[in-house]
Amino acid sequence: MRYENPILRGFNPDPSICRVGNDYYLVTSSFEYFPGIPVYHSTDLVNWRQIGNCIDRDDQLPYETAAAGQGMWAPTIRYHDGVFFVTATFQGFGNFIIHSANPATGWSDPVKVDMSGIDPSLLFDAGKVYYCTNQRGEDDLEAISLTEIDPFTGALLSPARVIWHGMSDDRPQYLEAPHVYHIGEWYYLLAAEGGTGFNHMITAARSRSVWGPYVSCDHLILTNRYTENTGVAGSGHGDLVEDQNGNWWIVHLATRPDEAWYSHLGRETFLLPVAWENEWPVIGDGVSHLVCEGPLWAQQKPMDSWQADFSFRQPQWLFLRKPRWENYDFQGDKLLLTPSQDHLSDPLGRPTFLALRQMDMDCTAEAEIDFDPIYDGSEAGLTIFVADYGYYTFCKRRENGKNWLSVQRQGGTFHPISIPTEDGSVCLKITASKKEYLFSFAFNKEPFHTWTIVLPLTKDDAGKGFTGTLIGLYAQCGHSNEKKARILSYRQKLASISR
Ligand code: 6LW
Repeated sequence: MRYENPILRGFNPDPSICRVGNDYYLVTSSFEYFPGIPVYHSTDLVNWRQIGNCIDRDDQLPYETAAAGQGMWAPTIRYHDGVFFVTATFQGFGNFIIHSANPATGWSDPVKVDMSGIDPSLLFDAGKVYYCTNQRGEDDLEAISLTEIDPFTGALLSPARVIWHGMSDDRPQYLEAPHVYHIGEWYYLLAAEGGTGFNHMITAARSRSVWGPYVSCDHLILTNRYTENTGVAGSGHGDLVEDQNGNWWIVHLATRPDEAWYSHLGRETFLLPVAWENEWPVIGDGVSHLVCEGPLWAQQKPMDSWQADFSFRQPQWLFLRKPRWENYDFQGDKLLLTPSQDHLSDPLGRPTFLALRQMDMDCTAEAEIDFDPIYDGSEAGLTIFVADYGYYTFCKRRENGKNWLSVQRQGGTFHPISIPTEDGSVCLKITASKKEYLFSFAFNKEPFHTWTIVLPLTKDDAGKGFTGTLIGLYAQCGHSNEKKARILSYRQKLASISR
């Protein structure tokens, strides 16, 4: 059956997957955004719904320290004996494990694992539990190391041992993303090499024993490094899963590049069928594609629009670092935002901000906002956000004692533009395409005026980071006691659905 990649659109890097009966669970990296580690559920591998987040209590990890691109990296999800386990690296804190009986909610507090390296993974095998990261050995060469662990306490039960140095014996570059699987008579070690960019690739080795010796596979499992014109770049960092019909699949990260070979959406999650030849995993032509065929049992459905429901905090909303919850008042029919004195441009800021992943090049975001600021420097509206160093704002703003509608940019060259506004609510709309963002507005239910067009945040902003573009709401002020911004509606819609 035919399906399209990515299966998770927008900023969703470092995917990891597990199956429980006919249910699939997938997690991705979330970096400085809170809640951390989105959990997606599917019964068919191609239609996914976010059911929660693993880290949803802000005292579980030191989010206030998470600079752009730091924070939560590369989770692995596994299921064993009625319990889900997730392990990941929180930069500055280290590796940790959490567990839960219900992946949508109720994850334990993290237990720290005293092992260095990033991209930790777990293997449950014959009554033992193994843990691996890309920790180096004494020779300081890049390596994958393995240890035995108690996943509930994080206690290491054996010394960590180097089990592989990567496919290229002459010094691999960025050997990371290890997962060990026990399949048939073999232990397989899957990893990424080449770094998360155009040279990225997935490599493998196998051994009869979990501790090695691991013999490298003589073919690359997956890479788009030698292939142009597929519309896919940087494929790497993958995780295998066997479906209930005995077919194998891999989820991996990749980007959909523009002409400059960067994607402002960030790294997304792709799915490919896996075959076995000579007891090695083989993926089609070894390259990832946007349109694929695979032994699926359900059709991929078109993606819908997303409508905010202000009666509760929906799990899809992303906040920055350790949110100040008192600044968000979900009132059912509206959301009241208290403008923060932290601004979006503050590198470790905790601004009033909530956003969704920009899921496709072509999409719209629309909000009705009522904000009549009283102090100069206060503003509220929509933002297209990559990081504190790169974003657009489309807002109602007070300057020189007057209120303006304004488009501004942080980072890059762009002259802010403003027109005087009326009091009362305004509808703001951003229409995104591969090449540009259009900014439109309307007062009092009149038709939208399309006002100005800007280029997407690309190479200089999104391309240099680990995250991707978000679109959402924010409110910030130049003075305390500013009035609240009333958000009357918010929705995001995919304008062109190719499926
Ligand atoms: C992640 C590493 C990587 O830990 O990028 O693409 C890092 N791979 O495996 C951050 O996402």
